[in-house]
This record gives sequence, structure tokens and C-alpha cells, in this order.
Amino acid sequence: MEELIERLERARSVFVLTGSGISAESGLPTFRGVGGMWRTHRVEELASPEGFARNPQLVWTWYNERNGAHRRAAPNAGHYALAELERRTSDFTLATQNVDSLHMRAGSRRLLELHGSLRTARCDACGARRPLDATGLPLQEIEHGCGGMLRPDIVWFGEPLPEAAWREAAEAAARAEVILVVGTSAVVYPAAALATRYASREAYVAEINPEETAISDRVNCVIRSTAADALPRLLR
Ligand code: BV8
Repeated sequence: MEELIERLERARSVFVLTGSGISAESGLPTFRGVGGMWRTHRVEELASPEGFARNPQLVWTWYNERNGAHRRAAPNAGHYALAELERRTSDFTLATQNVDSLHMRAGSRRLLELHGSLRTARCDACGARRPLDATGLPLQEIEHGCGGMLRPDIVWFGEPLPEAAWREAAEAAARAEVILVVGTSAVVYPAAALATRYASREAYVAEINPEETAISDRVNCVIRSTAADALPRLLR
């Protein structure tokens, strides 16, 4: 922890990658861990273009539930600590795989949502976007006037990431002197590659996660703790 703090104090450029683990202490379930969504739901069927085509009502019911949970949740000390770190760093970029908007609500500005968010729905034919409130999309409004269907404005497996966000994240990872990887199992690509393949060889990469991840053996520093505990300690 000491070396990481010292490097963060000296760093001009910092890149952070987060996953669902940073929102665990806000009460939101992760994907793959104990109690994770992928244990209790047929997520492959729900979070995929095929699943949506097969049963758009079921997919929207699931995303409307998650959207409601996101709005009821509050950012935790880990989210706020990253917003504070941004204020102390001249060149700071936070790329998240999360779609829960908690980083935005914690005040993060230099934020890239690599997998989209549940704040909007998007028509799969004409691309029109529609903001969603806490109740989500009414099931009788899935059909869009143009003949297309409104879908969650997020990235499913097999779909490309938003081009501008991805490019900006890859450039930020490549120039960062310190990279923090927080609350992700690092199994989903291309996001996970930001902390390894896209990082410069000189970068000091630290993982903050109570458990081992797919990249634990490739980082410089492992902090086996939760985000809400470790991140505020880094700032003190
Ligand atoms: C693409 C939708 C190409 C939003 C998600 C074979 C090998 C390698 C790659 C592939 C492959 N086959 C297919 C692929 C590509 C595929 C992929 O990576 N598959 C993996 C599973 C093998 N990737 C894609 O398909 C991507 N697209 O490649 O497109 C392309 C290019 C051009 C043109 C066409 C196509 C799209 C990936 C995005 C998928 N969308 N979700 C939603 O519903 O939310 S993925 C889903 O997983 C979420 O986005 C989530 O963010 C992401 C990663 O999961 P994590 O966030 O890491 O969550 P997880 O539960 O896994 O881990 C939580 C961690 O937190 C744990 O480590 C735990 O220990 C820790 N933790 C717990 N509590 C705490 C904590 N940490 C800190 N504090 C705590 N308190």
C-alpha cells in the first residue's frame, strides 16, 4: 500500500478500471461472485441480442428491476474516493464496466462507461435514444414508431463497445503511470486488456479486490481488500 500511495502522489497520469465489485458495498449484486446475478438468472439468455429477440418483455423486466435497484442504491466510499482522486490528479481517466451510474452520482467527471448505462434505451433499428426514469421502460412501449425495438442502451456479449469511449480508454491506459483495477474479475474483454495489454511496460498496476482475479499474477501490487475500505485509505 505504501509504494502505491507514494506512486499515486507522484503520478501525473492515472487510469482506473472498475467492475461490479465496486458497487457490491452499495448493495448491488456482482455477476460471477457468490450471490452474483449469474448464479440466479439465465444471464446469457437475458444479456444478449438473441435473448432480447426471443423475449424482449422478459429482458426488459430484468433490466427494469436492475434499473430500479441502481436508482435506490447509493454510491459508497469507494466511488467517492475515486471522485476525490480525480480532483487531485491532473490527467485522470476512470473507465467502468458498470451500467449502474454510481460513479457519475459520486461526482466522477472523467468517466468512460465502456458497457453503456441503464439511463437510456436505444432503438435497435434507427438508433433513437430515450431517457429512462427509475421505473424503466413500460413493456407496452418496446415497439418503436420506426418499426424497430427499444433495447437497453448497453453492450451485450458479441457486441462492440462504444468506439469513442473504447479509444479514449485505451489511450488513457497507455499513458498512465499508475493503473488501479478495482472490483473486476478481469474475465471480460476487451475491458480487462486495458490493465495488461494496453498498459505501458512502465506503468505500476495495482489490483484492489478481496479475491484473486484473472490478472492477479500480472499486476505489480495486490490489495486484498474491498473498494470501500482500500480506496479511502489510499487517499488518507
Ligand atoms: C466484444 C452487459 C467484439 C451489461 C456485459 C473468449 C476469450 C476471450 C474473449 C471472448 C471469448 N469469447 C467471447 C469473447 C468476448 C467477450 C468476452 O469477454 N467473453 C468472456 C466472458 C470470455 N466480450 C464481448 O463480447 C464484448 N464485445 O468483444 O465485441 C466485437 C468487435 C467488433 C464488432 C463486433 C463484436 C462485450 C463485453 C460486454 C458484455 N456485457 N454486461 C450488463 O448487463 O450489466 S459483461 C458483464 O461482465 C458486465 O458488464 C460486467 O461489468 C462485466 C465484467 O464483470 P465484473 O464487473 O468483473 O463482475 P464479476 O462479478 O465478474 O466480478 C466482480 C469482482 O468484484 C470479483 O472479482 C469480486 O471478487 C470483486 N468484489 C466483490 N466484492 C467487492 C469486490 N471488489 C472490491 N470490493 C468489493 N466489496
